[in-house]
Amino acid sequence: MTHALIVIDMQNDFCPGGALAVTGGDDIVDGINALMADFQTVILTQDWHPAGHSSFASSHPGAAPMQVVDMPYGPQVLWPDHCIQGTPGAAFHQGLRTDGDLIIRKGYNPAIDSYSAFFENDHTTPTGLEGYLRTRGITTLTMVGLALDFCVNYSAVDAAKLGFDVTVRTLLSRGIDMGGSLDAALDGMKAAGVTLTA
Ligand code: VGL
Ligand code: ZN
Repeated sequence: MTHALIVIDMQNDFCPGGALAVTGGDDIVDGINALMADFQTVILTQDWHPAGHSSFASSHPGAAPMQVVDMPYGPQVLWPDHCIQGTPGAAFHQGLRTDGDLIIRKGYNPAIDSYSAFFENDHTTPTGLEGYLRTRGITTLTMVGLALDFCVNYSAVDAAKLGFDVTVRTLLSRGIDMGGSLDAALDGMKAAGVTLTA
């Protein structure tokens, strides 16, 4: 009852054929569905950007995807347009079980990206997930999904900082792995006290 599974951003745009495809992103769908059966509480997250979002390279004249720019809240990677609210790319992978207890959307603020399921990229604006978990008495979290080096990483580190007991199942997650981001994420999660298991 105190342990929840959080399934991060298992959306078409992060799967092969999508706008920001993560290699093998769809390979983990069946394993995640099977894992859901072991949890009484399942929460799914959805990256949910308005068109023209400030994290899109297309919103910055002359910029290219994967370039890093300075935003008022710090450095921000610019991405291809992805997970635009209501589009097929923002929908969950069609094979994913979506009968969880809560779907939390993030990245809807046009001016701030939100990798973490807990805070926007200013590390201050909450999504409300912490309150949901605390009021339900949930203390322990298992995380899976996409992408291991961005949204899973940021969510796991924030959860650990908030005092939750966090495990990331690395074989039920896949990374974007740009410029060493995967190794840095694994080191950062370990340093934050996140348990990494297969
Ligand atoms: C993600 C980049 C941009 C993720 C979301 O889900 O990891 N990465 N938006
Ligand atoms: Zn995004």
